[in-house]
Amino acid sequence: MQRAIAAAHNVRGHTSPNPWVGAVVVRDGSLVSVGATSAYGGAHAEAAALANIDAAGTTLFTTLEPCMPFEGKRTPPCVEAIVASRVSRVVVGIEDPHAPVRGAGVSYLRAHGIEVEVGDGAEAITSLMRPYLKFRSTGTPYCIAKFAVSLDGKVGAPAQGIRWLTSALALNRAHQDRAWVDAIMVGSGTVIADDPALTARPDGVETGHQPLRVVLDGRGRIDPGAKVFGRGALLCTTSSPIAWRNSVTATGAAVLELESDDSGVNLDQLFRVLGQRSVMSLLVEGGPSLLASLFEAELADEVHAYVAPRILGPDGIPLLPDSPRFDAEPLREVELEVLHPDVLIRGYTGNWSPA
Ligand code: AOF
Ligand code: ZN
Repeated sequence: MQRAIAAAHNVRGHTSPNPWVGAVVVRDGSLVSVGATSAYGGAHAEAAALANIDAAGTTLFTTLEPCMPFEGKRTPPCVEAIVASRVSRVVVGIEDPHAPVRGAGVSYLRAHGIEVEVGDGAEAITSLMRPYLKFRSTGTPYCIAKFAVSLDGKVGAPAQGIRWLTSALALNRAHQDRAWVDAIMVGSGTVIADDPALTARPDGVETGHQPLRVVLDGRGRIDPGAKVFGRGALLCTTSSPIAWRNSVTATGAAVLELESDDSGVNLDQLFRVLGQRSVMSLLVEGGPSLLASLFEAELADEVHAYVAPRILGPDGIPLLPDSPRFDAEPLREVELEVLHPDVLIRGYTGNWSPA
């Protein structure tokens, strides 16, 4: 199952809105083949692992319950491929919460004389699959709130020319997350201050899969010449002037008009729209006012806080200046990564948890 989990991890973010799944075929304790989910519309992990091999009498390990037929399905059901291949035993990590599959995939295999075990590696798989599991149960994206702060809780000190706090290791770690999420989101303040490209560049190289760039600008403050628009983006706005929107559209960016609320674009509505567009995972990178609104609306599921060992003092801009009203509970299942000399603190937050 460890091999199957590794195969699933390798395709994380490249299968949306399908889940990333890994499967391996084993005979007498030896690995026969490995498969992982292809891009949407392509082969599933089990089908890939079973293709072109003699699987009679083998054991199949799969991180997710094999799929059943349902209306609108794009690929042949994995349960049928498994039965046809004469696999004798299937070890499943977790159930697929997708209604037509949940529990039915396992029952189908058992009804066809295959021995099935469920739950192997479930903890690690649940953690790997959180974006899919949340998206399936709520229809909205799994949201990671990412920021970098100094020891005194400041995000930068532009008056002193300090815009970037963390070191190369931390920057690279952040690019690794950009490389798997479906979308990255920032507010207008970040675009105006930093003019970011918002591309995924782990090890300095742009990856083939680039996240959708989502930019929030209720009133139309960003220069249409900003780098992010030139790369193709989804601009979310409310009451901005038509002429400004037209110049943004002319750059190739798409414009989405949303309802407004006290703090700008209505984030609940935006999350529903992103879910309808198959965004399963969303990385929110700031700035401070967008992060505050996100926490206040209880839309973040995970926090990635990069902490840099320096103090910015009174010129520094605080991460959450307006003390938004939000859940004061500590993060759950906290993990630390040392990215010398910085530290990444990761943990879960918000109301959603896998069942
Ligand atoms: C699996 N293995 O690798 C994946 C599964 O339209 P389709 O044919 O691609 O089916 C999509 C559904 O199949 C998806 O909603 C989810 O329930 C399941 N995904 N199942 O057995 C896989 N990716
Ligand atoms: Zn399948």
